[in-house]
Amino acid sequence: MAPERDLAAEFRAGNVRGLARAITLVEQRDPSVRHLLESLADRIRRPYVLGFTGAPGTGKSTLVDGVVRLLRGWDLSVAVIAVDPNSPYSGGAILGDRIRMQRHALDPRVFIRSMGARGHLGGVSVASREAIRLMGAFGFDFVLLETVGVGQSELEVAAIADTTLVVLTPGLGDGVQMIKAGIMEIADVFVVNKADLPGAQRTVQEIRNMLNMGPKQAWRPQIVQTVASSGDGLDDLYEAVDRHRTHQEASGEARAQEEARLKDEAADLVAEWARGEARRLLDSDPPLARRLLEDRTPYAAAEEMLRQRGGSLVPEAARAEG
Ligand SMILES: Nc1nc2c(ncn2[C@@H]2O[C@H](COP(=O)(O)OP(=O)(O)O)[C@@H](O)[C@H]2O)c(=O)[nH]1
Ligand SMILES: [Mg+2]
Repeated sequence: MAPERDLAAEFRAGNVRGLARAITLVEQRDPSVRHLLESLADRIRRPYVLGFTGAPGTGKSTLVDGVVRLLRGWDLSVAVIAVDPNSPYSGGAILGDRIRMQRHALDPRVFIRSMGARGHLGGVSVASREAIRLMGAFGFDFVLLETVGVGQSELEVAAIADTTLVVLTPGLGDGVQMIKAGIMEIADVFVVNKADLPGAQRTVQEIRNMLNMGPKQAWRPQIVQTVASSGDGLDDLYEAVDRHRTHQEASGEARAQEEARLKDEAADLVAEWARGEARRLLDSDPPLARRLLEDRTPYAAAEEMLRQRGGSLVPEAARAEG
């Protein structure tokens, strides 16, 4: 039996080890994942994806843990992905998070996975989007996506998530810093966590002021205060998420986003395939390699390769003249 057929059977039997193995295949960019997904076509449905982003130490993992408990309380199943773009490893978890998550270890309807994606084309997005698809096919209702890293990964998470939560803490919410990080644009919900510390109300006010300065949008980002360590405010957080979800669905934005995501994925796939094909071609074609050294620029060789395998991909502005 083909291994992907085995895996599909494990999915149908609800064996999470099958899911874990399938995600490992995704991280290795194993092409058989496609066949697995095809044999699970009847089960593919998108889970609702919450992205948690914000500076280290703001309480994202603690919030994620709280939301897991909230969802489990309603008997919904939930998968967690901790995205660590700096780590080439997968399957592990940061020690503190592992301890915190241990309470869910015996619950088969909670699945926790940390994903590193350094060195992959498309970074964390390619692997986590496919992992989310597998989690949906497995039957998970929600996926909580936490970024461990900073910088680019936040934007990637926002592109993947249905609702993006930007987590801030009192004192950290100094406006200049937020605008610089480009975070205003990606937030659907602002979470002022550690609201037990002084200054929470001021941070809320600063966010509100910034929202008032920005352009008017169809969805006005909500601001909630939480104390993740005690669970205070988690109901408000979920309510804000739910309001956003309802808005996205009613306005057609959810569908537009899904389309944009799939376009991203298809384009990334073309890039990945073309890149692999190009490397094979370069390594098996000495004249092409010689030409590279003669030209000392990659354009002509790149165009030549694309001409051989689908030349219309060369962007017009970059085409050779004449
Ligand atoms: N005072 C206070 N501490 C918190 C709160 N939420 C999380 N913490 C603590 O902040 C630290 C960092 O939390 P963590 O969830 O690991 O942050 P992350 O790096 O964003 O994932 C931990 O020591 C938490 O116990 C909160 O609401 N209030
Ligand atoms: Mg964390």
